[in-house]
Amino acid sequence: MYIKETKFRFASISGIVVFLAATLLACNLGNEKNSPNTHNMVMGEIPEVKTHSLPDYGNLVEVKSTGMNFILPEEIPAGWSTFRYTNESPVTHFMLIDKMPVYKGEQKTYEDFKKIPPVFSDALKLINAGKSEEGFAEFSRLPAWFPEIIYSGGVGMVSPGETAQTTVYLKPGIYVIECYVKTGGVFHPMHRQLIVKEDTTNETPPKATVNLSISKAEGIQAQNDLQAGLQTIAVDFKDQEPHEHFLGHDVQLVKLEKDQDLKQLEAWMNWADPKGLETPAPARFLGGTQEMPAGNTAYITVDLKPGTYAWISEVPKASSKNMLKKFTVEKEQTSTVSEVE
Ligand SMILES: [Cu+2]
Repeated sequence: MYIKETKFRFASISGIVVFLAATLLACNLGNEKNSPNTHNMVMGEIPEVKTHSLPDYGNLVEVKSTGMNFILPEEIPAGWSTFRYTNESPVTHFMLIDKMPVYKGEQKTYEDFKKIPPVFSDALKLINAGKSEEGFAEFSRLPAWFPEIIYSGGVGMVSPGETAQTTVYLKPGIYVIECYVKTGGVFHPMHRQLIVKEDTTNETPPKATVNLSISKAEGIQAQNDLQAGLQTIAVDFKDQEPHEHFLGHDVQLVKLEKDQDLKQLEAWMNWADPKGLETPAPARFLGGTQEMPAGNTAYITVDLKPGTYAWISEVPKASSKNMLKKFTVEKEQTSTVSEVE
């Protein structure tokens, strides 16, 4: 098993610039109308952390956020790694694993990565201040290697106080762990370097109890019913292509409340929506897997309690793409998977 690096490519940096310009203009107009009171919403309580004793596979990597940070080892061995991510902060986060590319024979580093987030935050600041043209011009600063980053999975959205686990295969290289949830109208940003060293001891993939797949063609497909208890869910990325917001698809696990507004949740999953990915999150997130190139599999390990849940992808209009699937976990019973209209 290995990370297949065939991935979609952005048509061009200029394409991104045009798209982002249009999107950010829309966001800006939306913000003026809605003016979200983000500052009060941001200051949540430090959560009580639920402890889990889930089995892990390959190399176990404990990751923690206590604020806008990632606490994890600086180096890990290559092969299968289980990322056990505990969110001890008051804000929902995820951890996306970016493999830094070799571009024109040169290995890009964490120092190179650090040039990316300021481009986005500077652009947003200018646009929010009404200087749209100057803001859009900022995106021309994105380096030519930016579209070559390989998104290699990672733990999906994790609500405050929750712990989630995802197992992925990583080849040796220079990686960056990042989260771009928004707080106060801007992407956090949160990032940390992770070095993956040569190793041959973690070559056995986890054994799945349930199989899911995701593709642009068929959306999220569950091959088995989900039952209460410990589950290791294999998520096969059958394809991977950019959606309207220029990102690929991933799979997030959400615990639904009785009165959960699915339309609101769906809108929140799209960063290009004015309120998308803004703190606080409108639902309880229990992890999942961040996006991977076609042909890869991520394994989500979770102790499922009886209740109502959904799988949802971080894309625009998830339900119309069959990427919002509601399901019920019964006590010792077979679950039912239904599509959301
Ligand atoms: Cu975050």
